[in-house]
Amino acid sequence: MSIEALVFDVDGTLADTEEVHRMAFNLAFEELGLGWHWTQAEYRSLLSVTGGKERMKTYIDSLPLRAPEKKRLHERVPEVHAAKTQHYTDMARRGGIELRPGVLRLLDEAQDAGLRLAIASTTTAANIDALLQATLGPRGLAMFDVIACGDQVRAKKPASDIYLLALDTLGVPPERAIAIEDSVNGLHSALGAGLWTLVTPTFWTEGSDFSGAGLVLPSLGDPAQPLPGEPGGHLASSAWLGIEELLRLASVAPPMNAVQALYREDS
Ligand code: XBP
Ligand code: MG
Repeated sequence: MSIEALVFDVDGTLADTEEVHRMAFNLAFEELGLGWHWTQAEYRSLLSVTGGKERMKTYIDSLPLRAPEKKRLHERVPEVHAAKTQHYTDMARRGGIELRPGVLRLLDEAQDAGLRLAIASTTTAANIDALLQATLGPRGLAMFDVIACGDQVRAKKPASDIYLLALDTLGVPPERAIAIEDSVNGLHSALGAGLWTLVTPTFWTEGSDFSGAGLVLPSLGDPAQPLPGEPGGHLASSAWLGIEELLRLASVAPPMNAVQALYREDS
């Protein structure tokens, strides 16, 4: 089956954004007088929960508070998340975030090869808009035929809802699409939807169990930022992942149905 589309995750995949998200959370907590501060170690653990609102609710539930106080804080989560999103988009628009190595190159190579591009992300449309505008300029949003994100689905990653929404909106079956992710939650979401998945972990997700991934690389790499040990480790033709090699690797993949069944049970 020939591949028609690449479906990109955003946070950790298009760009290493989680430090800016963490700073935005802490700025909102300070602005609203909550007395909370998430350290990098704490945030890395909290990232096991996808969705900023869901992440804050999980944090609140971990605090030594009585139920009425937890309920009151839960009710403030939308307000806190709106403040956090404002801080995040402000920092993104000020140029605080760069695309990861090879992302722009692969996006362009995919478009030149006639593939369609889509996004399947847990974060908000506002955050995606700010990131794409700041890193790709006005053409950023136009590059993606579909942007499936945030609260468009009830069940967030690792549930497969967001990838199923992206595929349905694209009108592309899973066997004709490739997912590119950074986390276990994202990998399971994509696998459960039946997509062959490339994983490029970051500091926030490295060392996780990426079983089921079609390929795991430190990043996509670039001529200016070649991957150590490549070609010859995972890659055959160059020290960065080009679209031709990505399509070749996905095309020789084992049938997804067995893998998909496994991960569908998980989600
Ligand atoms: C990663 C997430 C998001 C971000 C924070 O999304 O789980 O929750 O950490 O963004 P992705 P919000 O699927 O792109 O990796 O606060 O907007 O949720
Ligand atoms: Mg991610």
